[in-house]
Amino acid sequence: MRFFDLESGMENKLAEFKKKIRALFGDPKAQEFAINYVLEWLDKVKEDAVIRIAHIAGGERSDPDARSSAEAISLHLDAIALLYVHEVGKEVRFEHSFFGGGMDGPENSIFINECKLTIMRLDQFRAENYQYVLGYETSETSELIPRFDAVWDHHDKLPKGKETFADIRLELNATAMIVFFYVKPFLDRANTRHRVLAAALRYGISSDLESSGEHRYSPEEEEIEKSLDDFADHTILEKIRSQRVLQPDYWHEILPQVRTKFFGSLAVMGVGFLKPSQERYIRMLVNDLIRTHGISTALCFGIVGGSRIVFKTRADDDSPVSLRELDVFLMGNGSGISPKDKKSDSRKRAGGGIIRLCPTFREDPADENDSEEIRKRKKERPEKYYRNVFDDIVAMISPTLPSQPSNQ
Ligand SMILES: [Mn+2]
Repeated sequence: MRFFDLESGMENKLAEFKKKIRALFGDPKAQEFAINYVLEWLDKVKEDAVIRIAHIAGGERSDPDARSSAEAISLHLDAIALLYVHEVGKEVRFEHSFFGGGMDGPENSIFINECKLTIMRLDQFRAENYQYVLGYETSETSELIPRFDAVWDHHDKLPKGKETFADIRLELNATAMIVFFYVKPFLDRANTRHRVLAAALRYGISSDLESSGEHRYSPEEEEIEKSLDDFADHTILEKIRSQRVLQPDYWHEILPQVRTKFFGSLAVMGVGFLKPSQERYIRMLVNDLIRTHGISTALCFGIVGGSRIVFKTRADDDSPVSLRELDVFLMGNGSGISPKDKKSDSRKRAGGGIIRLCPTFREDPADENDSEEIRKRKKERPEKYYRNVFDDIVAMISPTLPSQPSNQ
């Protein structure tokens, strides 16, 4: 005689359901996550439970790739929960909260609005309010967040020992490309949410490729893009792109602080202090520099928000400098250079990174009681600091250059 008929009935239903889910995903990682994690989470809770999920998308800076990826995983969770309720008969659902960098820059706030996404600042995140914490591009947040239950990334930065599930694919150029495999079986052209999601992922991918300067796709990446284009709501994409406003006078805003130095065909440009919303100027300027006649290697950097030096590097076919070596040289080993880059055969054409500044630099606010002299010195300090950083970077680079006469 069996005492647990009801439960064994449930067991059978679950086994059946697992089979269905397994058949749904061609991608092994997506299958592993769905069966070993999502199903477990659903199965562990009581009837009528709400499972609260925190999605941590990127760090302090806006990252459409990470934010759109979080949206895709939330759809993956919801779709499986819906099937679970239908097949197994237990009412459960997920509730999602999204955290990450504010979407600075007009283009990114248009992205958030048009795709109807929400995002809360990282400092509003409280771990105790969530059953599970999922991370997308966690290099900046791995120290801040107590634990991740799952992470997705296309960089090799892993929050060591914290996550139980990790899907890191260095061969793909965006996280949005990785998570595409998690939603692929569910995508339905007639569903508005799905068409908006596909547009968001599509935008996430292009914004990442653009900021890295990388424009070559592998056949697999081309395939993913084609599928997304198929589903995406293109009116949204066009709206985002057409409203993409670059302040035409951005150059004048920063011109007084720009310093440029030429070493033969190498150009080094310092753009001084930038607000976080101006960070993209660095990318725009380095792209302009590399297109300048006679320049085959370009480095452009700025001090953003007073807390980090952001630099971008570019090289063309004639460059005698290896950008890979230059990036490692500037940031040191293991700071954002992925093994993919280290062993790649193709020449790297775009690089860059971030050097964090010591926090005390930020803490020296002007005081009413300061004498005129002190006030003047406090105002001068950042200026001087920037000049020193520029000279340091130039001094760091000079010995790495192949000997060639400087023309300026
Ligand atoms: Mn990315």
